[in-house]
Amino acid sequence: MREIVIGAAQMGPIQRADTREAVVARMLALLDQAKDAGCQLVIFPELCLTTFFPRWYIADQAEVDSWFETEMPNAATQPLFNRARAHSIAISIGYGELTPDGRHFNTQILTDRQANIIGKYRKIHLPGHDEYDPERSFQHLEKRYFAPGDLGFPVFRNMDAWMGMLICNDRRWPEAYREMGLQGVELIVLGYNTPSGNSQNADETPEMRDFHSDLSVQAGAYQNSAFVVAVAKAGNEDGHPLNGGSVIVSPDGVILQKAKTLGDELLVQACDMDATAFGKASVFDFKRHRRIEHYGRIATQTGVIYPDGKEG
Ligand code: CDT
Repeated sequence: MREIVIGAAQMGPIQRADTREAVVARMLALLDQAKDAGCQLVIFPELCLTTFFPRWYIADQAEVDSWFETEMPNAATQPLFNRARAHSIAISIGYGELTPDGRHFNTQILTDRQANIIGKYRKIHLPGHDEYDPERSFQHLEKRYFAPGDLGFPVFRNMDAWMGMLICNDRRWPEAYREMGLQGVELIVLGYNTPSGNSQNADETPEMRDFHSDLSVQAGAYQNSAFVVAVAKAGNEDGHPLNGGSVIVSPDGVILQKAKTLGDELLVQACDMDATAFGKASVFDFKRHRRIEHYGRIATQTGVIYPDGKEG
């Protein structure tokens, strides 16, 4: 038995005017709650220190840069690392990363229980667009503000388990899970900011968005026989609603816990990493069953090419 008590720390809205210090105070309260609940690992959402700024078109690069962190930990987040160490809780947090050589990434990190950063992931599947789009009901400018991640899909040894990270839109791509599945991943943690509506389709309901989130996460967990913990930033940010629906999913693809609110809310679940073994040795024993001689297109072609040669 390799049990890890996991906390999924869903966060309610962060307004554009909120300071990082105010946000970290909320995260400390969630960490204290997690300590009382016996958690050993707590996952916070994508871009959890700020509002979801890619919804705003910002022309001034200095203003863009103000939404990013140039080091981690830094003055604002040091209290979080200190509290995590004091509680002996490993954490995973998402933030905008500005590197010393001026590159911008949508990043998630993972610590051990002593608050040492032992893993980093930079979001690979960036949704949205890179120029102001007047046709959309709201903007989603991730392709403008971030470069695609350059670290692949690494898996890290932490707390006697193999752990990996995804970020938001990545959860909709089976290739992302499989890259980690092929490294034996047992726990995938991810944060998200999912607008409650589709900026290009007014008919798409929040319930449908929630369904698609669960569908993707449950499939990723089942098809790789891994736990998946998906954590939202939720609620109304300056008039822009985000879905909640954070989940902890078993290696069978079953939802074990699901958030009920759109606010700061902690889900707690004891997860035995040994429960990933059966699926990995049977229906998803990759070595016995995968047929890579037929998977060539997946790594060589992005868009659709029909059998008659026309491109989709
Ligand atoms: N943050 C993020 O990746 N959100 C996307 C919205 C997709 S619509 C442009 C998501 O997949 O939830």
